[in-house]
Amino acid sequence: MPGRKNVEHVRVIDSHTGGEPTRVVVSGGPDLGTGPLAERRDLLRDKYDGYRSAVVNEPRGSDVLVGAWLCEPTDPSCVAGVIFFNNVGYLGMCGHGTMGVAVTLAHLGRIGPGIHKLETPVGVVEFEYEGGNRVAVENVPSYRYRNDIGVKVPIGHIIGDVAWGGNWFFLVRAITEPDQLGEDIDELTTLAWDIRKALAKQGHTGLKGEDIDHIELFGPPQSPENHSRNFVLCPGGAYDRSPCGTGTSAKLACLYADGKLKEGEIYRQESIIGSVFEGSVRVVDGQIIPRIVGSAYVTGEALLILNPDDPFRLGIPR
Ligand code: PYC
Repeated sequence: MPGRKNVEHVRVIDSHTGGEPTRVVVSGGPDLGTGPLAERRDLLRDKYDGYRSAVVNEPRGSDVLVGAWLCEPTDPSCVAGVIFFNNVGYLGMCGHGTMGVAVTLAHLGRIGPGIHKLETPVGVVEFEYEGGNRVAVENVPSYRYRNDIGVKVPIGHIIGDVAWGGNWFFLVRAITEPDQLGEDIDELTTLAWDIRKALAKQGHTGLKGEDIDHIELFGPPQSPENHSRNFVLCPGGAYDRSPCGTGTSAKLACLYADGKLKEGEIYRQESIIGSVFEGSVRVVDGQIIPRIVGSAYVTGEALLILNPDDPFRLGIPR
């Protein structure tokens, strides 16, 4: 059969964390070598980006899917290395994705309940697998970089903070009608895109000039047990179904900076679909270390087939 010998297989395991999906690549794809994770991420991006698209984009995936490429760690104390990616590129860290990786490693029999480390391109993160579906992630140090940044969007003037939680976030503090976070996903998406474009136009960036590519809006929670409800727009235009682990970390860093959250206090962040992450912070050598707890469930296993005769073998690029 034409091209048959060049068919490639990529083995994946799917999960969701608070409704947000993660697809873990467990084997197949290019050899990324044994260098630092940031170098392997750059190699995947610069030389083999088609595999990222093949794994998460249509027709095999969708805009909301986050991929996690499992690698051998360079640090032997880590249970694995992981490179997170999405429909348009690569993520520094991913909180819901780390929980997805944790239950996937447990599903594969590679870990049991206990504390484990994972190497990412932005540093080592620790997670506690509690058994079953519960996972606590100790994220990278998080901080507020700028506060009270004003941006003009068609609906009015927005004030917010720029913070790092493993990705760059703009966290809206006040909008024209404070405390009103509607439920209309299209409206929320439009507002968040307008904010993202306005930030870029006004020259606001992360610490080293990075795009602020995650926008987070807040409103009152639906459940009185929770502290707030959020809507997070991800870089490729999809909204996070979970409360977003890195976004919740950025929020915790802002609350701590404002004196509204003490070390060890629990903050319950509800997502726009009602799933919840429980967050808290520790302060170590002046750095804020967020801990985010949530639940993830394995939903499927698959062997992706990349057939050289298929014009869309590398996905439909976004
Ligand atoms: O949970 O950190 C997260 C995340 C980032 C993008 C989507 N989810």
